[in-house]
Amino acid sequence: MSVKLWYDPASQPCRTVKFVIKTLGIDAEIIPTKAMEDTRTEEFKRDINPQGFVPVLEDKGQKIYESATMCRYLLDAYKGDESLFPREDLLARAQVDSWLDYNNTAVRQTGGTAVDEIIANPMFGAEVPSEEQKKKLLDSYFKDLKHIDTSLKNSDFLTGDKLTIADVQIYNEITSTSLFLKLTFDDFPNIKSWIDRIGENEVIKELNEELQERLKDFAEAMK
Ligand SMILES: N[C@@H](CCC(=O)N[C@@H](CS)C(=O)NCC(=O)O)C(=O)O
Repeated sequence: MSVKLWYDPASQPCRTVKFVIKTLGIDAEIIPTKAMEDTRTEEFKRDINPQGFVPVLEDKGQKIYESATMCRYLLDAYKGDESLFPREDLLARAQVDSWLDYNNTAVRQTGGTAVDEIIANPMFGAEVPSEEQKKKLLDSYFKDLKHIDTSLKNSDFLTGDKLTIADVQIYNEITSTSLFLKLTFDDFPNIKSWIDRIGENEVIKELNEELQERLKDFAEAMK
């Protein structure tokens, strides 16, 4: 039985889970599900995820929520590369885990809130924030980018010289946020070269193409 993934390419956490599925060559049924549309239906909340979020993963008939948990589960259960997510070296694993947690508690909070308040909510009728409010939102996000940039000063990836699942999760998060908010990484040179490095990965290239295709829907909705 293949795993199932309810998936929207515009969703950063969705792309990270699909990255794991594709990288590990896991047999999967991908179920296209538009965030903020399909996820808000009664059926989706009743049958798939009461919280109304994607991604949702199902394996052996059990649903799993939270993208970082899905990635850890898949990398453990389907035996991912030790460098992508360490299973033997617990200290190395803790380094990766801490970045995954940091993504949830910091980057996704500051960047995600900025995207919601500045772009997404106004699409659904909410008031556009004032310039002062926008600055405040972006300043909080830039603090996180500064921390990431400094952490990348002496290494190619967040935890050393190898790509881990935490790099992919944070890469997806901040590249999407920048796309939506039309930001550049000019003030964060280490992030800029890290993004180029990760962008060479073939699976990442494929997922970015899916994102670009899906963004056409948003461009249409914003007309
Ligand atoms: N912490 C969750 C976040 C999931 C999440 O925020 N999903 C968004 C898309 S990126 C969503 O489905 N939003 C649906 C909506 O707002 O209706 C994870 O990492 O899986």
